[in-house]
Amino acid sequence: MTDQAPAPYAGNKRVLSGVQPSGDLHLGNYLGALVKFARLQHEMETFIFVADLHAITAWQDPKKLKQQVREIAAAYLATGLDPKVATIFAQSAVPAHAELAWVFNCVARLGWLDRMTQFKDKAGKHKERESVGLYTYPVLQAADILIYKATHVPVGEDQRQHLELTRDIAAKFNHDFDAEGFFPLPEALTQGPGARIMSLRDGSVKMSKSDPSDNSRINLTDDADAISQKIRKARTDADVLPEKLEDLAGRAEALNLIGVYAALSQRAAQDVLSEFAGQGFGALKPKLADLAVSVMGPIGGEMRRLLADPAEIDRILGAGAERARAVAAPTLAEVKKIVGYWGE
Ligand code: AQP
Repeated sequence: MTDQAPAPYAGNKRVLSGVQPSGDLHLGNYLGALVKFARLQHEMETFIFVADLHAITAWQDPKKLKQQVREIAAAYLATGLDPKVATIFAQSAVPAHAELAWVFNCVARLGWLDRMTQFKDKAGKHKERESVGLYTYPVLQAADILIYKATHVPVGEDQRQHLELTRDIAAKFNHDFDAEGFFPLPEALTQGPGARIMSLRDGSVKMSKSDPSDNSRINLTDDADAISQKIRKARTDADVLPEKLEDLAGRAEALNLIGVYAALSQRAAQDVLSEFAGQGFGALKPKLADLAVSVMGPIGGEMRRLLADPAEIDRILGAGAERARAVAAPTLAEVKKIVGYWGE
C-alpha cells in the first residue's frame, strides 16, 4: 500500500468528521456517518479522525484505548474509506486540535454551551459529577472542524446542534478578531435515510454505543446469528403495516424498522412500506434480518481481517497524522498571530 496522498477535490470544499472510540460501533454510526464518509471521499478532500480526545470525556480504560482506536480505524477501512484518498488519523496525534480548542473556549459563551441538549442527555440529573471536558466537548468539536477549515461535516441528526455551535464560534472569532472570512461556516451533512436510527428496544431514543442493553443495537462486529436474533427481538406493536408513511405516526418502532430497511436497501421508505402494507412484523422481520446480515456481515469479517494486522493499521494512522499535522499547522500559526500571542 502506498502512503496517503490527498485526492483531487472540488473547489475549496473539505470534509471533516470523526467517531469516538468509546465502544462498539453500531448500525446508527454506520448509516448516520460511515457510509457517508466513504461516498464523500470521492467528492471532496476528506479528513476522518478517531476522536480519542473526545472519548476520554467519559472514563476509558488506558489499557484498552489504543486498541479501541484501531477498531474504529478498521471500521473506517472496512466500510470503504481508502487511505490513499482520505486522510485517516487519531485526534490525539494532532495537538493543534487541543490548542485551537483553548482559543475557542475563550470565544464560545457559557450561555451557548448551556443550551446543548447532548450534554443534558448524557449528564442526566447529575451534571455536577460529569467532567468539564464533557461540557466543553462541542468546543473541541468546533476546533476539530475548523483547524482544517472544513466546509462540510457528515454527521447524524444528533450532531446538528453542535454544528450550529461551530458556525457560531467561527463567526464570532472572525468578527471579534477582525478576521472576516478566516474561518468558513461549515455545513452539516445530515441528509439521508440513516440520519437518525433509533434503539431496537425503544423507538423514542437513538441507537447508542452507551445503551446498557446490547439488544438495543446491531454492532458492526455482530455475527449473522446475533444480527438475526436482535431483529427478531426488536420491539414492535401488534398492528399490521399501513400503506402510507404518514399512517406510521405514533408508531416509533415500526417507523424505525422501515427506515432501517430503506437505508440498508437504498430504497425510499414509502417503497419499502408499500411492499409490506397489510402484513405484520412476522413478514418484515425475517426479510430485514437477511438484508442486515448481507450488508453488515461482510463489514464485520473485514474488520476482523484488518485487526489481525495492527501494525498496518498503525502505519495508516501514522501516515494520516503526518498529513493532518501538516494541513493544521499553518491555520494554527495564523490563529496565533490573529490572537496576538507572543509565540513565533
Ligand atoms: N442512532 C444514530 N443514528 C444515526 N447516526 C448516529 N450517530 C450516532 N448515533 C446515531 C452518528 O455517528 C457518528 C459518531 O458518533 P460518536 O461516536 O462520535 O458519538 P455519538 O453521537 O455520541 O454516538 P453514540 O453511538 O451515541 O455514542 P455514545 O453512546 O458513546 O454517546 C456521529 O456522526 C453521530 O451523529
